[in-house]
Amino acid sequence: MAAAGGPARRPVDVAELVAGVRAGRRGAVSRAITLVESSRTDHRAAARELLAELAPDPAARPSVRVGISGVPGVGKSTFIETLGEDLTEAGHRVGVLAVDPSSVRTGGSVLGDKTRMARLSVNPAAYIRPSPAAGTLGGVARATSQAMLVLEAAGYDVVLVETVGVGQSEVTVAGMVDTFLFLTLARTGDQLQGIKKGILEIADVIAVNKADDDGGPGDHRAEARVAARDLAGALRLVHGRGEWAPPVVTCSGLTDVGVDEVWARVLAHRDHLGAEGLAAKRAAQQLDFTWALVRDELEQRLRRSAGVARVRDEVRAAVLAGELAAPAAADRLLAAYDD
Ligand SMILES: Nc1nc2c(ncn2[C@@H]2O[C@H](COP(=O)(O)OP(=O)(O)OP(=O)(O)O)[C@@H](O)[C@H]2O)c(=O)[nH]1
Ligand SMILES: [Mg+2]
Repeated sequence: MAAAGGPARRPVDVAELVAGVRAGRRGAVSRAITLVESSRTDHRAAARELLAELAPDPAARPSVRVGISGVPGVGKSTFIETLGEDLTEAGHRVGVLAVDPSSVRTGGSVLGDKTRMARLSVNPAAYIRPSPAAGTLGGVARATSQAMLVLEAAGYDVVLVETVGVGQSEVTVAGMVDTFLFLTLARTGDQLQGIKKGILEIADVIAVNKADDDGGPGDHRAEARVAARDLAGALRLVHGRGEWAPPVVTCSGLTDVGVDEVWARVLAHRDHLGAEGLAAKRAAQQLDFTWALVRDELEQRLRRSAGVARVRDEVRAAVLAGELAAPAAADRLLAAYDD
Protein backbone atom coordinates (compact mmCIF):
# COMPACT_ATOMS: atom_id res chain seq x y z
CA MET A 1 0.00 0.00 0.00
CA ALA A 2 2.67 2.53 -0.93
CA ALA A 3 0.31 4.52 -3.14
CA ALA A 4 -1.08 6.74 -0.43
CA GLY A 5 1.52 9.09 0.90
CA GLY A 6 4.72 7.05 1.21
CA PRO A 7 7.69 9.41 1.25
CA ALA A 8 9.24 7.72 -1.78
CA ARG A 9 6.99 8.77 -4.64
CA ARG A 10 7.43 5.67 -6.69
CA PRO A 11 6.33 6.01 -10.30
CA VAL A 12 3.09 4.18 -11.00
CA ASP A 13 3.54 0.74 -12.54
CA VAL A 14 0.71 0.98 -15.04
CA ALA A 15 1.22 -2.50 -16.53
CA GLU A 16 1.00 -4.11 -13.10
CA LEU A 17 -2.09 -2.10 -12.30
CA VAL A 18 -3.76 -3.07 -15.58
CA ALA A 19 -3.09 -6.75 -14.91
CA GLY A 20 -4.44 -6.44 -11.37
CA VAL A 21 -7.60 -4.67 -12.47
CA ARG A 22 -8.22 -7.15 -15.26
CA ALA A 23 -7.82 -9.99 -12.77
CA GLY A 24 -10.43 -8.25 -10.59
CA ARG A 25 -8.09 -7.83 -7.62
CA ARG A 26 -9.66 -5.37 -5.15
CA GLY A 27 -6.37 -3.79 -4.11
CA ALA A 28 -5.52 -3.04 -7.73
CA VAL A 29 -9.02 -1.67 -8.36
CA SER A 30 -8.70 0.65 -5.36
CA ARG A 31 -5.27 1.88 -6.42
CA ALA A 32 -6.46 2.40 -10.00
CA ILE A 33 -9.41 4.48 -8.82
CA THR A 34 -7.15 6.51 -6.52
CA LEU A 35 -4.95 7.12 -9.55
CA VAL A 36 -7.80 8.38 -11.76
CA GLU A 37 -8.98 10.62 -8.91
CA SER A 38 -5.58 12.23 -8.53
CA SER A 39 -4.97 15.71 -9.88
CA ARG A 40 -1.16 15.38 -9.84
CA THR A 41 0.26 15.91 -13.29
CA ASP A 42 2.33 12.70 -13.33
CA HIS A 43 -0.72 10.77 -12.06
CA ARG A 44 -2.90 12.28 -14.74
CA ALA A 45 -0.50 11.01 -17.39
CA ALA A 46 -0.40 7.54 -15.81
CA ALA A 47 -4.18 7.55 -15.50
CA ARG A 48 -4.57 8.29 -19.21
CA GLU A 49 -2.28 5.39 -20.02
CA LEU A 50 -4.18 3.14 -17.64
CA LEU A 51 -7.56 4.04 -19.10
CA ALA A 52 -6.31 3.52 -22.64
CA GLU A 53 -5.15 0.03 -21.65
CA LEU A 54 -8.43 -0.73 -19.92
CA ALA A 55 -10.62 0.46 -22.80
CA PRO A 56 -13.55 -1.91 -23.20
CA ASP A 57 -13.71 -4.44 -25.99
CA PRO A 58 -16.32 -3.01 -28.39
CA ALA A 59 -17.62 -6.52 -29.03
CA ALA A 60 -18.21 -7.19 -25.34
CA ARG A 61 -21.61 -6.80 -23.77
CA PRO A 62 -21.83 -3.31 -22.25
CA SER A 63 -22.20 -2.95 -18.51
CA VAL A 64 -25.41 -1.61 -16.99
CA ARG A 65 -24.89 1.93 -15.70
CA VAL A 66 -27.61 3.30 -13.46
CA GLY A 67 -27.77 6.64 -11.65
CA ILE A 68 -29.83 6.71 -8.45
CA SER A 69 -30.96 10.02 -7.06
CA GLY A 70 -33.41 11.58 -4.63
CA VAL A 71 -33.46 13.99 -1.68
CA PRO A 72 -31.31 13.25 1.39
CA GLY A 73 -32.93 10.49 3.43
CA VAL A 74 -35.18 9.18 0.65
CA GLY A 75 -33.44 5.83 1.06
CA LYS A 76 -30.93 5.69 -1.80
CA SER A 77 -28.20 3.87 0.11
CA THR A 78 -30.64 1.40 1.63
CA PHE A 79 -32.16 0.77 -1.79
CA ILE A 80 -28.71 0.27 -3.35
CA GLU A 81 -27.75 -2.17 -0.63
CA THR A 82 -30.89 -4.26 -1.17
CA LEU A 83 -30.67 -4.10 -4.95
CA GLY A 84 -26.95 -4.86 -4.82
CA GLU A 85 -27.52 -7.93 -2.67
CA ASP A 86 -30.27 -9.16 -4.99
CA LEU A 87 -28.13 -8.62 -8.08
CA THR A 88 -25.05 -10.34 -6.67
CA GLU A 89 -27.22 -13.28 -5.63
CA ALA A 90 -28.35 -13.46 -9.24
CA GLY A 91 -24.70 -13.72 -10.31
CA HIS A 92 -23.89 -10.10 -11.15
CA ARG A 93 -20.90 -8.18 -9.90
CA VAL A 94 -21.95 -4.76 -8.65
CA GLY A 95 -19.89 -1.58 -8.34
CA VAL A 96 -21.23 1.37 -6.37
CA LEU A 97 -19.92 4.92 -6.79
CA ALA A 98 -21.06 8.26 -5.44
CA VAL A 99 -21.20 11.79 -6.73
CA ASP A 100 -21.64 14.01 -3.72
CA PRO A 101 -21.80 17.76 -4.21
CA SER A 102 -21.56 18.29 -0.45
CA SER A 103 -18.16 16.60 -0.44
CA VAL A 104 -16.98 19.36 -2.75
CA ARG A 105 -17.67 21.91 -0.02
CA THR A 106 -17.24 20.04 3.24
CA GLY A 107 -14.97 17.12 2.53
CA GLY A 108 -17.76 14.80 3.66
CA SER A 109 -19.12 11.97 1.57
CA VAL A 110 -22.49 10.33 0.90
CA LEU A 111 -21.02 6.91 1.19
CA GLY A 112 -18.54 7.84 3.87
CA ASP A 113 -20.81 6.17 6.35
CA LYS A 114 -20.27 2.62 5.15
CA THR A 115 -22.40 1.19 7.95
CA ARG A 116 -25.36 2.18 5.81
CA MET A 117 -24.32 -0.53 3.37
CA ALA A 118 -23.04 -2.91 5.98
CA ARG A 119 -23.87 -6.08 4.05
CA LEU A 120 -22.93 -4.93 0.59
CA SER A 121 -19.60 -3.52 1.72
CA VAL A 122 -18.47 -7.01 2.82
CA ASN A 123 -19.99 -8.77 -0.20
CA PRO A 124 -17.13 -10.21 -2.29
CA ALA A 125 -19.11 -9.63 -5.51
CA ALA A 126 -19.59 -5.94 -4.76
CA TYR A 127 -17.26 -2.97 -4.63
CA ILE A 128 -18.27 0.29 -2.93
CA ARG A 129 -16.32 3.46 -3.41
CA PRO A 130 -17.16 6.71 -1.65
CA SER A 131 -17.17 9.98 -3.50
CA PRO A 132 -13.76 11.61 -3.91
CA ALA A 133 -13.60 14.15 -1.12
CA ALA A 134 -12.21 17.17 -2.91
CA GLY A 135 -12.49 19.14 -6.06
CA THR A 136 -15.05 20.81 -8.26
CA LEU A 137 -18.21 19.00 -9.32
CA GLY A 138 -16.58 18.68 -12.74
CA GLY A 139 -13.53 17.10 -11.15
CA VAL A 140 -15.62 14.71 -9.07
CA ALA A 141 -17.60 13.80 -12.19
CA ARG A 142 -14.42 13.10 -14.14
CA ALA A 143 -13.13 10.90 -11.34
CA THR A 144 -16.44 9.06 -11.11
CA SER A 145 -16.83 8.35 -14.79
CA GLN A 146 -13.26 7.09 -14.96
CA ALA A 147 -13.74 4.97 -11.85
CA MET A 148 -16.70 3.46 -13.70
CA LEU A 149 -14.37 2.36 -16.52
CA VAL A 150 -11.99 0.81 -14.00
CA LEU A 151 -14.82 -1.13 -12.36
CA GLU A 152 -16.11 -2.34 -15.72
CA ALA A 153 -12.64 -3.52 -16.73
CA ALA A 154 -12.49 -5.40 -13.42
CA GLY A 155 -15.62 -7.32 -14.36
CA TYR A 156 -18.33 -5.37 -12.54
CA ASP A 157 -21.21 -5.68 -14.98
CA VAL A 158 -23.56 -3.39 -13.05
CA VAL A 159 -22.47 0.05 -11.85
CA LEU A 160 -24.76 2.05 -9.58
CA VAL A 161 -24.02 5.75 -9.03
CA GLU A 162 -25.63 7.39 -6.00
CA THR A 163 -26.12 11.13 -5.98
CA VAL A 164 -28.00 13.44 -3.66
CA GLY A 165 -30.91 15.16 -5.31
CA VAL A 166 -29.65 18.68 -5.22
CA GLY A 167 -29.04 20.75 -8.29
CA GLN A 168 -26.40 20.17 -10.89
CA SER A 169 -25.11 16.85 -9.58
CA GLU A 170 -28.17 15.03 -10.90
CA VAL A 171 -27.73 16.39 -14.37
CA THR A 172 -24.06 15.46 -14.17
CA VAL A 173 -24.83 11.89 -13.17
CA ALA A 174 -27.60 11.58 -15.76
CA GLY A 175 -24.89 12.46 -18.29
CA MET A 176 -22.79 9.41 -17.42
CA VAL A 177 -25.29 6.59 -16.97
CA ASP A 178 -27.60 4.63 -19.27
CA THR A 179 -30.65 4.87 -17.04
CA PHE A 180 -31.50 7.45 -14.41
CA LEU A 181 -33.62 6.26 -11.49
CA PHE A 182 -35.29 8.81 -9.29
CA LEU A 183 -36.48 7.84 -5.81
CA THR A 184 -39.16 9.92 -4.14
CA LEU A 185 -41.54 9.71 -1.19
CA ALA A 186 -45.33 9.76 -0.99
CA ARG A 187 -45.47 12.30 1.78
CA THR A 188 -43.41 15.19 0.50
CA GLY A 189 -46.43 17.49 0.33
CA ASP A 190 -47.44 18.53 -3.13
CA GLN A 191 -45.79 15.97 -5.43
CA LEU A 192 -45.16 18.39 -8.24
CA GLN A 193 -43.81 21.13 -6.03
CA GLY A 194 -41.62 18.66 -4.22
CA ILE A 195 -40.06 17.46 -7.42
CA LYS A 196 -38.36 19.94 -9.64
CA LYS A 197 -39.58 19.83 -13.19
CA GLY A 198 -36.04 19.26 -14.44
CA ILE A 199 -35.92 15.94 -12.62
CA LEU A 200 -39.02 14.70 -14.35
CA GLU A 201 -37.29 15.44 -17.62
CA ILE A 202 -34.14 13.44 -16.88
CA ALA A 203 -35.68 10.55 -14.93
CA ASP A 204 -36.08 7.31 -16.88
CA VAL A 205 -37.68 5.39 -14.03
CA ILE A 206 -39.35 6.78 -10.90
CA ALA A 207 -39.98 4.85 -7.70
CA VAL A 208 -41.99 6.01 -4.71
CA ASN A 209 -39.88 4.54 -1.92
CA LYS A 210 -40.65 3.54 1.69
CA ALA A 211 -43.92 1.93 0.63
CA ASP A 212 -43.92 -0.22 3.78
CA ASP A 213 -45.18 -0.24 7.35
CA ASP A 214 -41.80 0.48 8.93
CA GLY A 215 -42.09 4.22 9.22
CA GLY A 216 -44.77 5.18 11.74
CA PRO A 217 -48.57 5.44 11.50
CA GLY A 218 -50.64 5.45 8.32
CA ASP A 219 -50.94 3.13 5.35
CA HIS A 220 -47.72 3.96 3.55
CA ARG A 221 -48.33 1.45 0.80
CA ALA A 222 -51.65 3.00 -0.17
CA GLU A 223 -50.20 6.51 0.03
CA ALA A 224 -47.31 5.47 -2.18
CA ARG A 225 -49.71 4.03 -4.76
CA VAL A 226 -51.71 7.27 -4.85
CA ALA A 227 -48.52 9.32 -5.20
CA ALA A 228 -47.30 7.04 -8.01
CA ARG A 229 -50.57 7.44 -9.89
CA ASP A 230 -50.46 11.26 -9.54
CA LEU A 231 -46.89 11.36 -10.74
CA ALA A 232 -47.56 9.10 -13.70
CA GLY A 233 -50.37 11.47 -14.71
CA ALA A 234 -48.09 14.50 -14.46
CA LEU A 235 -45.41 12.75 -16.50
CA ARG A 236 -47.79 12.13 -19.35
CA LEU A 237 -47.98 15.91 -19.71
CA VAL A 238 -44.21 16.27 -19.85
CA HIS A 239 -43.43 13.50 -22.33
CA GLY A 240 -44.68 13.34 -25.88
CA ARG A 241 -46.26 10.40 -27.62
CA GLY A 242 -43.90 7.69 -28.81
CA GLU A 243 -41.21 8.76 -26.36
CA TRP A 244 -40.20 6.61 -23.42
CA ALA A 245 -42.65 7.58 -20.67
CA PRO A 246 -40.90 7.00 -17.35
CA PRO A 247 -42.81 4.34 -15.44
CA VAL A 248 -43.69 5.15 -11.83
CA VAL A 249 -43.67 2.24 -9.40
CA THR A 250 -43.67 1.84 -5.63
CA CYS A 251 -41.07 0.00 -3.56
CA SER A 252 -39.45 -0.43 -0.19
CA GLY A 253 -35.69 -0.65 -0.22
CA LEU A 254 -35.73 -1.52 3.45
CA THR A 255 -38.01 -4.56 3.21
CA ASP A 256 -37.08 -5.51 -0.37
CA VAL A 257 -40.61 -5.19 -1.73
CA GLY A 258 -40.92 -3.99 -5.32
CA VAL A 259 -37.16 -3.58 -5.77
CA ASP A 260 -37.23 -6.35 -8.39
CA GLU A 261 -39.98 -4.45 -10.17
CA VAL A 262 -37.88 -1.27 -10.21
CA TRP A 263 -34.99 -3.24 -11.69
CA ALA A 264 -37.29 -4.74 -14.32
CA ARG A 265 -38.21 -1.19 -15.37
CA VAL A 266 -34.55 -0.22 -15.57
CA LEU A 267 -33.94 -3.17 -17.89
CA ALA A 268 -37.06 -2.29 -19.89
CA HIS A 269 -35.63 1.18 -20.41
CA ARG A 270 -32.42 -0.42 -21.74
CA ASP A 271 -34.45 -2.60 -24.06
CA HIS A 272 -36.25 0.48 -25.28
CA LEU A 273 -32.90 2.09 -26.12
CA GLY A 274 -31.70 -1.02 -27.92
CA ALA A 275 -28.05 -1.78 -28.64
CA GLU A 276 -27.72 1.01 -31.18
CA GLY A 277 -29.60 3.52 -29.08
CA LEU A 278 -27.40 2.72 -26.10
CA ALA A 279 -24.23 3.09 -28.17
CA ALA A 280 -25.49 6.41 -29.55
CA LYS A 281 -26.39 7.64 -26.07
CA ARG A 282 -22.95 6.75 -24.73
CA ALA A 283 -21.24 8.37 -27.70
CA ALA A 284 -23.20 11.60 -27.19
CA GLN A 285 -22.31 11.49 -23.49
CA GLN A 286 -18.63 11.23 -24.43
CA LEU A 287 -18.93 14.34 -26.56
CA ASP A 288 -20.62 16.28 -23.75
CA PHE A 289 -18.02 14.96 -21.35
CA THR A 290 -15.23 16.13 -23.65
CA TRP A 291 -16.50 19.70 -23.51
CA ALA A 292 -17.08 19.47 -19.76
CA LEU A 293 -13.43 18.48 -19.36
CA VAL A 294 -12.33 21.39 -21.51
CA ARG A 295 -14.44 23.83 -19.50
CA ASP A 296 -13.11 22.40 -16.25
CA GLU A 297 -9.52 22.71 -17.42
CA LEU A 298 -10.06 26.26 -18.68
CA GLU A 299 -11.49 27.26 -15.33
CA GLN A 300 -8.44 25.89 -13.58
CA ARG A 301 -6.12 27.68 -15.96
CA LEU A 302 -8.03 30.87 -15.23
CA ARG A 303 -7.52 30.32 -11.54
CA ARG A 304 -3.80 29.63 -12.01
CA SER A 305 -3.18 32.46 -14.46
CA ALA A 306 -0.41 34.81 -13.33
CA GLY A 307 -1.84 37.64 -15.46
CA VAL A 308 -5.25 37.33 -13.79
CA ALA A 309 -3.61 37.15 -10.37
CA ARG A 310 -1.89 40.46 -11.04
CA VAL A 311 -5.10 42.42 -11.70
CA ARG A 312 -7.61 40.42 -9.67
CA ASP A 313 -7.52 42.47 -6.43
CA GLU A 314 -7.61 45.75 -8.26
CA VAL A 315 -10.59 44.69 -10.39
CA ARG A 316 -12.39 43.34 -7.35
CA ALA A 317 -11.96 46.61 -5.46
CA ALA A 318 -13.08 48.67 -8.45
CA VAL A 319 -16.22 46.59 -8.96
CA LEU A 320 -17.10 46.65 -5.25
CA ALA A 321 -16.61 50.42 -5.15
CA GLY A 322 -18.96 50.83 -8.11
CA GLU A 323 -16.20 52.32 -10.25
CA LEU A 324 -16.10 49.53 -12.80
CA ALA A 325 -19.10 47.88 -14.47
CA ALA A 326 -19.17 44.08 -14.66
CA PRO A 327 -18.74 43.82 -18.47
CA ALA A 328 -15.71 46.12 -18.37
CA ALA A 329 -14.31 44.22 -15.40
CA ALA A 330 -14.73 40.93 -17.26
CA ASP A 331 -12.91 42.42 -20.25
CA ARG A 332 -10.01 43.45 -18.01
CA LEU A 333 -9.73 39.96 -16.51
CA LEU A 334 -9.93 38.27 -19.89
CA ALA A 335 -7.33 40.60 -21.35
CA ALA A 336 -5.06 39.82 -18.39
CA TYR A 337 -5.59 36.09 -19.01
CA ASP A 338 -4.85 36.36 -22.73
CA ASP A 339 -1.60 38.25 -22.10
N1 LIG B 1 -39.54 2.75 6.24
C1 LIG B 1 -38.49 2.79 5.43
N2 LIG B 1 -37.36 3.44 5.83
C2 LIG B 1 -36.31 3.46 4.99
C3 LIG B 1 -36.35 2.83 3.72
N3 LIG B 1 -35.15 3.03 3.11
C4 LIG B 1 -34.40 3.76 3.96
N4 LIG B 1 -35.09 4.02 5.09
C5 LIG B 1 -34.60 4.78 6.25
O1 LIG B 1 -34.41 6.14 5.87
C6 LIG B 1 -33.20 6.67 6.43
C7 LIG B 1 -32.29 7.17 5.31
O2 LIG B 1 -31.89 6.06 4.50
P1 LIG B 1 -30.66 6.12 3.54
O3 LIG B 1 -30.67 4.88 2.75
O4 LIG B 1 -29.42 6.44 4.27
O5 LIG B 1 -31.05 7.37 2.64
P2 LIG B 1 -30.18 8.15 1.53
O6 LIG B 1 -31.14 8.63 0.53
O7 LIG B 1 -29.05 7.31 1.06
O8 LIG B 1 -29.63 9.37 2.38
P3 LIG B 1 -28.37 10.34 2.02
O9 LIG B 1 -27.25 9.49 1.52
O10 LIG B 1 -28.06 11.00 3.33
O11 LIG B 1 -28.85 11.31 0.99
C8 LIG B 1 -32.61 5.55 7.25
O12 LIG B 1 -33.01 5.72 8.57
C9 LIG B 1 -33.22 4.30 6.68
O13 LIG B 1 -33.32 3.25 7.59
C10 LIG B 1 -37.55 2.12 3.34
O14 LIG B 1 -37.67 1.53 2.27
N5 LIG B 1 -38.57 2.16 4.26
MG1 LIG C 1 -26.93 7.65 1.04
